[in-house]
Parts: sequence; C-alpha cells; structure tokens
Amino acid sequence: MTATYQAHGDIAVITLANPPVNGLGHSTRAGIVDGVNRALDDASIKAIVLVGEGKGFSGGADIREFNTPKALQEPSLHTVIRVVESAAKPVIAAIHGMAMGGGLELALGCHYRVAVAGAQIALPEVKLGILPGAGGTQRLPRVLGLEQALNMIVSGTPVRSEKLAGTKLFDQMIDGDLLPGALSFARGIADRRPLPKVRDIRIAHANADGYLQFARNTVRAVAGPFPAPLQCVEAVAAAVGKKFDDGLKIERDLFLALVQTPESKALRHAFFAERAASKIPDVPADTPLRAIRSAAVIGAGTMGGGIAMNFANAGIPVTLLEMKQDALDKGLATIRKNYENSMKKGKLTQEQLEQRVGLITGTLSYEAIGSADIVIEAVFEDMAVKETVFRKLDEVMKPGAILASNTSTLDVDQIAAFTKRPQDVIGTHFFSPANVMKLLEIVRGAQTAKDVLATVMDLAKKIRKTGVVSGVCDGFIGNRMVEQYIRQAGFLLEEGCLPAQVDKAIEKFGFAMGPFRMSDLAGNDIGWYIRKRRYVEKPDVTYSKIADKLCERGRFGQKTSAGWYDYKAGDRKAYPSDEVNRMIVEHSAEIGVQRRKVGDEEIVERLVYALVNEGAHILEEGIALRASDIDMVYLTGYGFPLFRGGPMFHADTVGLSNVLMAIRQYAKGQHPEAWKAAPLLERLAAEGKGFN
Ligand code: T1G
Repeated sequence: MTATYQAHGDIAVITLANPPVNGLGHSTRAGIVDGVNRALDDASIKAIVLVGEGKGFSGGADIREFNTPKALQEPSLHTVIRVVESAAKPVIAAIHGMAMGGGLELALGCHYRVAVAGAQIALPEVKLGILPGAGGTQRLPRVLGLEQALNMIVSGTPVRSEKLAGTKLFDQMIDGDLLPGALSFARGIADRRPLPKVRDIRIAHANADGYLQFARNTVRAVAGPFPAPLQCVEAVAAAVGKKFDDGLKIERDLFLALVQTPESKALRHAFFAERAASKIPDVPADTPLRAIRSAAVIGAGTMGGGIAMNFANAGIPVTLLEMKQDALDKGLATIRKNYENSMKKGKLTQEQLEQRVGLITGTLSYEAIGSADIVIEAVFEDMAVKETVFRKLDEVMKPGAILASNTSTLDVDQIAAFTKRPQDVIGTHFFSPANVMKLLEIVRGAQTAKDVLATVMDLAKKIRKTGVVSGVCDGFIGNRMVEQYIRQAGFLLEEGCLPAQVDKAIEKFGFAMGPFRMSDLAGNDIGWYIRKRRYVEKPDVTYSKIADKLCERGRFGQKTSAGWYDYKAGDRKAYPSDEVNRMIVEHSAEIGVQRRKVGDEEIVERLVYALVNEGAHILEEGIALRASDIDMVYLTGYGFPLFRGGPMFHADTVGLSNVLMAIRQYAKGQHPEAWKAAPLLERLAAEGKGFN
C-alpha cells in the first residue's frame, strides 16, 4: 500500500507514501479508503489526519494512469473523496509542500484543512488540457469565492498557502512542525459537530452571471486551440448555478470529454517529455556534479550577451570576454538595455536589474577567466576561429573547468581535439535570443565525461532551460531537421507556391511563424552561407536555387528591409513582394518546371513530414536518445504547436503508416532524392507502432 496507517493516541494518521509526489494512483486511493474505514471502526479513534510523506501532500492524480483502466478502477478518486466527506468522524488534511490537482480536491473533501506556509496550492489540470475532475471546480469556489477560484482554475497557477490563510480553505495555519500541529488541531475539534462540509457552503457573488460572461469572453480570446480553459469556466458556472451534485455531474462529463482530446494528450506528452529529457541512460542520476559557482562567456555578441544573461538571471557571476573594448562595451550596453526593457514590462525591479548587471563583468583578457568553473564560447561559426579560442582556453582555464561551445552545426569532437582535455569539452547550443528561448541542445562529444554531461544537464535546469542531449552530427537535432523543412519550402516555391501561401498554411497548422517569415527574421544570409558550404561538402544534396538568387540581390530579410517579403521602416509586418514573386515564377520557367496549384494539405505534409522523416533518421543513428526529446526540441526551440505535441507525437497521432504513404507519394514528385523514407519509420509503420 502506498498509504500507511498509524494511531497517535486517539487520532489516526493516514500517510500518503507514493514517491515522488504522492500521486493518487490506485494503491494510494485504496490505502486511504482502508485507513478511513479502519479508523471509523476503531472506537478509540476520535479523528483522522491525512498527511503526505516527502515533498508534500500530493501532486494530484497519477497522470500516467490516464486513458488506462487503472484511472477509473475503484476506489476512484471520487469514491475516496465521498468516503472522506461522509465519514462520521472528522477528517483533517494536513498540508505541506504541495496540494495540487486531485491532491487539493482530496483536501477539499475533508472536513478541515490545516497547512504550513510555503505549500504550492493549485488546480493545474488546465495545463494538461483537462479540468479538475474530482470536485475541484465545485468546491474551490465555495472556499475561496468565485473570482479567486476561477482565476486559479483557468490559469492552473499555484498560490502559496500563506496567501490563502484566513480563507475557508484553511481552518488553521500551523507554525512549526506540521504533524504535531495537526494532531493538536484534531484534538481540539474532535467532538465538534456537525462536521463541516465544503459542499454545504453557498457561493455568494453580487453579479455571478455578469462575471462569468466576462470570464467567458476573456478566456475565449486567449485560449487559442485549447478547449479546456473555456470548459473550466462552464464547470465553475455550474457550481454557481446548480445544486452541488448536479454541478459535480457536469464537471465529470466535461472532464471525461477533455481527457480524450488530442490537445490534452499532446500536453500530457509534453509534460512527461520535458522530464524524460533530463534522463541520460548511461549517466546515473546520482552522478557527482562539478560545482558551477562562476562562469565565463567568450564573445559579447547577440548570443554571448544572451548566454551571459542566463547565468546572471540564475545568480551565477559571469565574466564576458571580448577582443576589443568597443565590442565589449556594445555587448554590455545591449545586456543592460535588455534588462531595462524587462523592467519596463514589469518583469524586473530596478534592484533586480542592478543585481543582475552587477553579476556580469567585462574583460579583454583571457587571464581574467581562468578560474571560472565553466566557459562557453560564442564566437563566429568558423572552425578556425573555434580552434584559436579552444587552444587558448586549454592554456588558461583551471583543471576541471568545463569548456563548452555554442556552435550550432560544427563538430564538437573536432573542437575537443584542439585541447588536451577532450573529456571536459561539450556543446551547449543556445537558441537566439539566448536569454529567452527555453531550448538548450547539449551536445555530447565522444569523449565528454559523464559528470560533465550531468553537470551541464543540471545547469540547464538552474538557468531555466530545457536541456536535450544530442549526439555529434551536422546540425545536431533541431537544425539538421529544419534543413529538410527548408529544402521542401524551397521546392514548393519552384513547383507553384509563393512565400505567403506557404507561411500561411503552416501557420494555420499552428507554427508560430512560417519558414519564409522566419528566414527573413533570422537573416537569409545565414542559410546562404551554410548552403555554400554544403554545395562543396555535400554536392548530392539538392536545394532550390531561389534562396540564393534572393541573397544575390542583397535581400537578407528584415535587417535589409527586404527579403522574401518587403518591409517598411519601423513596421515589422511582412508585405508580399512583387519583385520576389516575379523572380520565383521566372525561376520555375528557367528550370523547366510547370507551376501547378499546390494545396495547403500538401504544403503542411511536406514541411512536417520532412521533419518527421529526418527525426526518424536521427533516432536510428542514436543522435537523439528518444522520440520525445525530438518533440521537446521542436516545441521549445522551433515554434512547433504545443497542442500537437511535437513532430514525432504528431506523426504518431496521424499514424505512421499514413505518414509513410504520404512520403512515398511525394517521392514520386520533383525531388525523390529528398524523400528517402527512414528505415525506422518503415519498420514501425509495418509493425503498427509509433515513435513514442
Ligand atoms: N502524475 C504522475 N507523475 C507525476 C505527477 C503526476 N501528477 N506529477 C509529477 N510526476 C512525476 C514527474 O513526471 C517526475 O517523474 C517526478 O514526478 C517528479 O516531478 C482528478 C485528474 C508536483 C509541482 O498537474 O506540477 O489531479 O521524471 O520533476 O519539480 O482533478 O511535478 O522522476 O520519473 O515535476 O518537484 C494534476 C503535475 C494531475 C501536477 C513537483 N496535477 N506535477 O515538481 O518534480 S491531474 C498536476 C507538477 C489531476 C484530478 C486530475 C510537479 C510538482 P520522473 P517533477 P518537482
């Protein structure tokens, strides 16, 4: 049983003991019911305390059980709460750490609730694409009032327990140790009757209907493709307008409908994918880490400055090294400006700004960074430049320092070979803007030591990044896949599309920005530089030449006020360009391709399946550890729509045999060479399996 029972004199204590978060899986639910029945049958017991072992009270229902028979196996959470609420002796929830989701709903079914400060109180179900399904939408408004409860349910945001002291949620805040305090509280109310039930509390609000209509309009405006937020409002509306049990039934129906939606399955996949990404099969979770008390960054450009900010934001002092004073001054000024912008948006106080800026020191001398625990190189993407830097770092950095490269495509093993300490070398590929984008590709070299890998994965969490391990290959995970996506985008232009049509189609699918708007933002010359290298290194890889023609005209994108689109001064809107569209049509004629009408479905399939197919190759080669890692890369670094769960999860949802059929169809088109189906995809499709 993952719930234990112990009598403390005349008080029974039932302890939820299901690490790591006391998820209310079936065995825990059964343990609670057994414990309550045992206490009710024992005449010497006058009250019952529920308490959580370890991190906190409970993190909620066990999400892993969803869409499996176990989730509804009796005693269901509803049954547990009914047993607790109808008990003839008082049941007290004693809360620390966290009471979230079903954990909070269980506590709301108790007659009393006590808590220590600092506990996270939340109904975060909406973040999983569902809603509180065990009475939370009916009971929370009864203890916190309509408005505060609705805000918590629709946002899923935790509130610290002390902020809710004095509401009907908590009968007492416990100073000092929780259990002794809870036992003393229990003895104080043991004989008090009738037993208070949250379901009996009336929800008072001066203009509930008006407020709920306002809530509907507000939520509808921001919910995007997710159905759950609006259903949260409807469930809470039922709490206001209906009898308790009728409201409970409405909540249940809404929950059961939402838990089946593809959006919820995608969000639950992303929840576990983010946590799985930090697990490295051959690196034990208890691998001793190297201490990271200070950092250094080489290069004060856009990337270097952003990387330095990540350390300052995490309270880690960082030295920023440049070659020239003016470049250093420019870099430091840009950092200060970024913080000032955040302050203007209310995300930072003046004091925090000064504190963070104070953690960043500029220098022109390599000798000044020798004592740093980690150094990250963010210089020009050229192997000769990297060689100079890493040979110097090898000379000046203290033994045991981690030497990291922010390279986005170059061979980390080759970089490691420039040093006498390849075991300390690793890739840390940040995404621009580095202080904003969550993704951090952690590139594991052939000789990267396990403790270096474990340390950098832990550092990713500290600087609030989603770390994903990648093996060494050209483009690692994200850029290697995006290259196939961009190749298809170019071919689509040759065959009949224009940039705006391609962008609109993939943005309708859910991408934050289509390939051409994205390229204009990042700079078309970046791709141009990489393609020129590719034409030499990989002559068999074909590309549309349209992008080269664009760059030959100096149309590098927003930075030149002209790219795939035209731009006006001070206006970031992308305006279709007659000149570019004419150039595209002429190019098709030049290469003898008869332009045709290409439908949105083909556009989306060719762009997305190009990602999926390359992802399958990456999985096969062991560059990515698991398919959900590839999903995390695309969800956190490339604007893939969250409600679709990532490219590999999306392919599973479509069905790999359908994906393979489409790929085989496109292999009959203009560029069969770009559609070699990955053997892993073929095998899984044949076996009726998915990637995840
Ligand atoms: N179910 C299953 N596993 C869970 C879990 C859960 N609810 N919560 C966490 N885990 C796993 C997680 O995958 C990881 O596993 C480990 O626990 C540590 O998690 C009817 C139906 C509670 C704030 O949405 O927000 O109740 O990687 O790294 O940083 O209305 O976990 O070690 O194998 O996040 O200390 C509603 C989700 C469920 C809360 C702790 N509850 N969890 O954070 O640890 S739906 C939630 C969290 C529900 C009812 C409905 C956080 C946390 P592994 P962690 P943490």
